[in-house]
Amino acid sequence: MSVVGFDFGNENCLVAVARQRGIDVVLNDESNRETPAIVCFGEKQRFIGTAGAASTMMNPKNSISQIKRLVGRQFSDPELQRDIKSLPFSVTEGPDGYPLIHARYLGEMRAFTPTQVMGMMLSNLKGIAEKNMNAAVVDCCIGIPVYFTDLQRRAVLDAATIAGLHPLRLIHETTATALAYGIYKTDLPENELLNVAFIDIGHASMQVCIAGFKKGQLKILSHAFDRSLGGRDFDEALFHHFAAKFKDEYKIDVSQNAKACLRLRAACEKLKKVLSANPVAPLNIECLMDEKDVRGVIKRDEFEEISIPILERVKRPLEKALSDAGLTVDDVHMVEVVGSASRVPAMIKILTEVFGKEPRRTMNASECVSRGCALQCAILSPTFKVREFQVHESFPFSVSMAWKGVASDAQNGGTENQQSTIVFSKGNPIPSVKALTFYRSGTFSVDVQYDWSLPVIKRPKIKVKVRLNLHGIVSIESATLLEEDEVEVPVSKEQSEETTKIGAEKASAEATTASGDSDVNMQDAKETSDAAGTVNGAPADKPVQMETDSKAEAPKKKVKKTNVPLSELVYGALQSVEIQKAVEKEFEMALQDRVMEETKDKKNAVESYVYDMRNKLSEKYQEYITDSEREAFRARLQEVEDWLYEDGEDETKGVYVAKLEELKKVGDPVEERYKESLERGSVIDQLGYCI
Ligand code: ATP
Ligand code: K
Ligand code: MG
Repeated sequence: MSVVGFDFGNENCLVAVARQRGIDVVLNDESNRETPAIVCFGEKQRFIGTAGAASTMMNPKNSISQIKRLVGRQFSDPELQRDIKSLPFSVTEGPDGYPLIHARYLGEMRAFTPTQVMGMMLSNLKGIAEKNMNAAVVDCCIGIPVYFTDLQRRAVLDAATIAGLHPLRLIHETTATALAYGIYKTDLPENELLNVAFIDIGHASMQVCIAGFKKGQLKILSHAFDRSLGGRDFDEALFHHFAAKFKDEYKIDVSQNAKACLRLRAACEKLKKVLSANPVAPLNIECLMDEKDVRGVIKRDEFEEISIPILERVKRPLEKALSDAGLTVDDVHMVEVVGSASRVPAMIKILTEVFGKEPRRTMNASECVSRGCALQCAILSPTFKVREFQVHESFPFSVSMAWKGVASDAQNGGTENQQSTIVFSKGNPIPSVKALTFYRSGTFSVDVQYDWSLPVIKRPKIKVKVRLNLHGIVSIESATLLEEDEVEVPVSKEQSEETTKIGAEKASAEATTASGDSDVNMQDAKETSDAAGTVNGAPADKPVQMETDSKAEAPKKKVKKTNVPLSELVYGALQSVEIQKAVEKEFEMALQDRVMEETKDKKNAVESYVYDMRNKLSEKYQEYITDSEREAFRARLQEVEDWLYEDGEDETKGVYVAKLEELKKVGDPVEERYKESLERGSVIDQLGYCI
């Protein structure tokens, strides 16, 4: 069992693993802790992560970034529309209303879903973990922004499946940070709560969470966020500033040139970082456009001036977090700031202003999310023993359920009216289960964020269990038909599939003879509701009862419980066949990447053999080969070198392997003779030493 945490960022991803001695953030192939979230499609293979970032400038149209912004969103989503405006690659609306990413791969244009691309990136991160652990990685925890919708959460799970990962939990990034903060603290109070505000300012968004700590536990008191306020907004402000300036001074319009845009954006990001540590920073780009070199300079004051519209938005989520937690700034004992965009000094000024105290940076600002994810994974994993520490999470949204109510004269063609109730109110713990009872006959559907329907049944009482699972995903767990006065003993909840089927058949058979039966009307429902009482303030005049899980389990006598099959339809989520197809496709692409990497390695091996042998022939191997053989071998090496740059530039792996073998056939005997002479020499040396 692997214990791994992934921080999948808009810009940077981190991988942390749990080892016996603690949590380590591991290095990628390029020896970096941060791996850029970029998938670049090439003519022969994909380049992912650091390799992808390196290819971006050469191949901007096929380098996919900002993947986290694209998953699980409808194409028409105004935020998505705004985001894709500044992307150098093509995003269009797919037939299902969700975005498709277009890139040239293996010589032709291909379309990929954002979930698929996220899967590619996750597969790369999984590889980083596997290389470090020297073992297969499947179980993991993945960090997600607190504002992710049900569909976005499902998309992350699907992407994980595509990558061959099994997330034990999707954990809110700020909660992961709070966990990484609290679990090591040995001085937490026994009784009252130590309140800490965590502020994460990432590349594209800002998240705030207030957590109350005491010995052995943390409780999330509130979550707040701005989905579109992050480091990239500063880049954008600088970009517009300089684009306008250059239009004036150099008469160039970068917006007309994709590459110039990309280069100016990249330069602005660098400039922003320089300004975090310096009062003034220069910007120089050679040959930006129309063969013109551009120069500029900006002071931090000026930068802050043009950033006012961004900075003005920082206060809102801070105030929201405080009011949702029911706290004043005086109740917040500590403010911790994380996320790399928090390095902008103006940000810290605002945080200080709002909280009346200087925010602290006791956590590793870029690593804490991945560390928290690995810790959560270790807590959930049976193979690790972790110090007892409870995480009481709170769901940031309220989830309501809507259905068509039926008026009393329904069978006479009465009108249906829309009704709804809140199943999980904002701040509800995760995970959690609620049971609702409907008084219905006939097929009916209930909308959560999706539709599902129940088959036709005669007896009108149905208990529906709604689950808010550990990932923060809402689903209908079960629907049970309650038939009174039919059997003495209740049928157990865990029925086999067959039983469920029989129940369904019986239900529909009964329904055909029950056409005269009418739906329970509002008044009837009200009575029952009153009798059962209400939970969470659900109004009693709704034809639905809500119970907590424990109440729902209480067995009733003479009630036959039959599981009712449900069909769940999640709009916009991948169907299992589609996921299976994506898994196969990913396998194919990964194989292609691997073959290409190996081909490159084999080609390099031929090249370095040529150089190495040539040197040795004129040095240490000189005496172990005849003059004529040496000249012939040299000529052959030269031929192979020329071939590598011409006809042999782009060959298959097998061809390079054969070429190396051919050269070694000549070279190995020479090397052999040389080694033998060395051994003989060393015997003599040793003897000489002994004497
Ligand atoms: P998100 O949390 O939105 O998914 P992420 O986790 O990838 O994104 P981070 O790695 O925390 O984001 O932060 C990246 C942002 O921080 C980028 O916009 C980057 O330009 C910015 N950044 C990094 N270093 C500095 C610095 N020294 N000064 C200012 N900004 C910086
Ligand atoms: K990150
Ligand atoms: Mg982040």
